[in-house]
Amino acid sequence: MIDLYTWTTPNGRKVSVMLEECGLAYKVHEINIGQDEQFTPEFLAINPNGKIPAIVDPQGPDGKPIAMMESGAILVYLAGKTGRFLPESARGKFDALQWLMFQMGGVGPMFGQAHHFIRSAKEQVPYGIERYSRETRRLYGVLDKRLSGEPYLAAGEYTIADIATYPWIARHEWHQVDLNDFPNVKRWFDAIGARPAVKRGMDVPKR
Ligand SMILES: N[C@@H](CCC(=O)N[C@@H](CS)C(=O)NCC(=O)O)C(=O)O
Repeated sequence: MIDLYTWTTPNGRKVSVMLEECGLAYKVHEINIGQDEQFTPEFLAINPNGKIPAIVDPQGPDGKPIAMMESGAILVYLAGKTGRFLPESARGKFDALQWLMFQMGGVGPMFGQAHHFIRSAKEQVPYGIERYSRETRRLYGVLDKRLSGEPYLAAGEYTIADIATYPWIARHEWHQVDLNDFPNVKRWFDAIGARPAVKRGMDVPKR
């Protein structure tokens, strides 16, 4: 049984979706980041960076327990453990990894900053709103172009790149993007959202 430390956010839900897709048994530990539970000594011993998600797999690669932080690394780990959602061919694997990195280095941090300036900043900072909203729309444009000729983000198949990206697109209302402006993203989003494992994973932790 894998221990999943998570909260109601896109980065957390990447991992619950992956666990559901892989059919792995897991136990949810809620880390309420609104109440600073990510900074307890117990949690910092699992993720020294003090952020969700994290997992502890009692059956690591060498048979010993392993703790993992960083959602992208956790997805690669679970793909390696199960042989699912990361293509075997070198070309397919590197394609999936580059779109995973695009999510980790672009979509997640930039959408996150847009959410901060649009929804949470203690003062209205037009420069911040404009900067991150513009970059968010630019990234949607990149995704839309990619998905104009492809069913999924990488390798012609559903991979961890899609699993990493979907929960961030699910927050499109937070960053004030109308999916109708990006029809290929919308088609992809609707197809992935219809997957039963995605529905279950997006409901973790239950709220
Ligand atoms: N790059 C990290 C980012 C993790 C992250 O930013 N987690 C947020 C929630 S989505 C968090 O724990 N925030 C609490 C904090 O920053 O104190 C990952 O992908 O796992």
